[in-house]
Amino acid sequence: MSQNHFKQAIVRKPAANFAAGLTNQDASAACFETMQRQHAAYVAKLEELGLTVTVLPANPHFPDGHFVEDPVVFAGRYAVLTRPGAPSRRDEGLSLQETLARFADLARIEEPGLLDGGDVMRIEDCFYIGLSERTNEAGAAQLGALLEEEGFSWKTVAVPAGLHLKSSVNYLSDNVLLGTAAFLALPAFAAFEHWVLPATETHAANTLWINDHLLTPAGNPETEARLRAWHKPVHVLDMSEVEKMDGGLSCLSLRF
Ligand code: CIR
Repeated sequence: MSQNHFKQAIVRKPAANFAAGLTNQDASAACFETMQRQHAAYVAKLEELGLTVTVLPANPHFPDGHFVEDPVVFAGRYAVLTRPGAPSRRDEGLSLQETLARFADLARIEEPGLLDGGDVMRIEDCFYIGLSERTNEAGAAQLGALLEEEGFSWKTVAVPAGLHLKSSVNYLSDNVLLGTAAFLALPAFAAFEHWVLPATETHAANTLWINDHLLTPAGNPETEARLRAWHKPVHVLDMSEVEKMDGGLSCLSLRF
């Protein structure tokens, strides 16, 4: 097995009350119309890249519910409902079950396990699981058991700062990891080539590999130039309203 080639994506439209979601930023100026436009552009980009996108309706019961990456992790034949670390997000997976069952066997992280998909970074056949405010050892071990059953390996990584592992580091393929200096210094990542982000461009850590294309958030000129000088097509998307809610490109979809 190697880096996943994605055929499908699942997304959920943002709800009008999306700014009531969890965030460590100032969300007072978050604009729903802009958020809707950015989300639609994201979906259009996934479709342009050849993915079949299942678009679920907004669900105001979960203001963070469009961050579909967190309540589910795809692991071989399983779609694992993750038991997200934030109580307000714990039941988001239930609203996805019916859709997921069309594509995969359902599995579940059980109490006392906690896990957010934003903490799970797949690199080829190894899954790196961040231990963070949202993901604990029990959650990682339960996911690990399912991954082993499916022939994958896994490792835990203590997340030194920020919300999720993938808020600060992501795999770009070809052995390259893009991330902040603190994350790239972690011993678990010693074997990779490190592309350290400028301190002013940390949002670019959430650059997303899709079938050998790179999606990167707007507003990070040095990183964008470096990516463009590489040998893959680069697509820049404005994520301003998503970033106000502590999210990024990867959080907005499940890709498989
Ligand atoms: C939260 O705090 O849970 C949401 N406002 C943001 C989740 C972002 N998800 C991700 O990075 N995978």
